[in-house]
Amino acid sequence: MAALEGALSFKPSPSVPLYTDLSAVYKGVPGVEERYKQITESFKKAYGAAPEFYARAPGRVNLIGEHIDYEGYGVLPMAIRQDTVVAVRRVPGGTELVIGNVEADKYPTQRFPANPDQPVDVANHSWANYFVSAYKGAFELLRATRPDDVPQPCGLEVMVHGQVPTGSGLSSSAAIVCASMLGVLSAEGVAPEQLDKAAVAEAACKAERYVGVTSGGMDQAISMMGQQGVSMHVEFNPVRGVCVVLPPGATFVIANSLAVSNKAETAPKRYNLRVVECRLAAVLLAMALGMSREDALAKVRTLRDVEPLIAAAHNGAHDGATCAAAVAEHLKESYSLAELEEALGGKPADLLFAAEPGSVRALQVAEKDKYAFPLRKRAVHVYTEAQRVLDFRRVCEDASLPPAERLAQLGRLMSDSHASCAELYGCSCAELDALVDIAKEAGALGARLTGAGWGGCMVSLVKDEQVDDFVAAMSEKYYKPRVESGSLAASELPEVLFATQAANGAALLVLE
Ligand code: NG1
Ligand code: MG
Repeated sequence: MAALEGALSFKPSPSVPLYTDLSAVYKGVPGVEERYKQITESFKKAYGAAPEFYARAPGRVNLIGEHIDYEGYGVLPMAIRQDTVVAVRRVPGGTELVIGNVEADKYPTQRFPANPDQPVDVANHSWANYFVSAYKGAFELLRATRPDDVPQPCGLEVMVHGQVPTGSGLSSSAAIVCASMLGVLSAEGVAPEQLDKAAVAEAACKAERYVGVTSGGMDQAISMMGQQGVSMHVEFNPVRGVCVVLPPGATFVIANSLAVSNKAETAPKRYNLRVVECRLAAVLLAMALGMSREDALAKVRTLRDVEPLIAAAHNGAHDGATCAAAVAEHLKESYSLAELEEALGGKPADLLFAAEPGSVRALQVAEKDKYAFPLRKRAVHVYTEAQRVLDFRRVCEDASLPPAERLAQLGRLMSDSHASCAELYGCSCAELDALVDIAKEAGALGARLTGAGWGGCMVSLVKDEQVDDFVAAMSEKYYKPRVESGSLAASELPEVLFATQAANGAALLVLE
């Protein structure tokens, strides 16, 4: 799929901004001063002094491009206003990391040694594992970028406050990992202008895998590089972003299905399994297209890696439809583990995933469940979804079309994406499908799940003048019955159903 270079696009600023004024980073967001006061008070109460600085990183909503970042394909998210703040004080000579949370009842304080080489206890998943992962990742970045000048770890006192709903597909995990990593790097003496956003994003992506999910890099990239008012076409290897301006006249509305999807805990049967399936599909497809078994096993990591072979077999064509046709021609609908072993000439766990405990675990669970790997559907989703991302950006940048027509096309791409996620990738759920149907009935131009799926949020594109009616209709049809049955408090409605604008990415703050 060809790269795009458009007129209405621009690159994000390269280094992390340092603010001394809250209103500069949170333009127009209400209640920010109060919130920071509360974080500061919690900090003082826990540690007897004020924090030295704050690092913050937002969640995100992905507009299109689901489950393709780990296959090497670009995605199109935007940062949202909800973020995680990490308040930090250094303890020179200290040997501990003390990680507190403003919501101490829900997230109790945890202590770890100030040792970047400590393991992360994946078996006992805890909220503070995300901080430890970021801590390790921060030192890995320092060791890689300034090997002669790696600082001696100091003790840290930390207070976290997160606003991104967890398990909802809005990337609360990337928000805490990115904010924590910035906090650690800054505490270890790295100046904001030396913090390259893309490099931190890349390091944060690797670091987040310590919690046991074999994730792609979208969330960390947009959390670091997001910019107010624009979405971003994020590409990988290396991580880079181009800001994409959406046509005027419509708003994205987020709605939480209220089905919680805890990705770290469900990874072996869901997220990590999908990553495994894509790798298997890529290797088998490469072999079917003439690559030797040895080369395919050693060199093919993603479906994107197979594109040149598809192009060679199709007179140079490698658009989404051509790639999908190649998949349909060469891959079976599904494979048992025994068939995979036969086709690969050995056990997949040994041949392809020996260095990836998360993938090996997924294969073990699949074996126990006698799972049939539906590789054809998975690969068709990836190739067609990658094409939809490029189409989405192209529509945004096509000034020859009137905005209303562009918005209608964007909506259709979003709805097609949802259908593909649900039918081919199997990452939707009954609640999300119901919400998408309700959204379309309520007048959305398009609607789709966002993030990993299996629960969490969906995003709709709605004409500006219809937003109020749309929110009222969604509330009536999906949320009112839940309020009546007592499963949702009426006061929580604004947190589960809200219109959103693209907000700023990560930043450091030094306040009075
Ligand atoms: P969420 O929904 O934030 O957990 C996950 C992955 C992304 C991407 C999407 C699916 C992490 C941190 N994020 O997002 O990299 O693969 O699913 O498109 O695992
Ligand atoms: Mg996440």
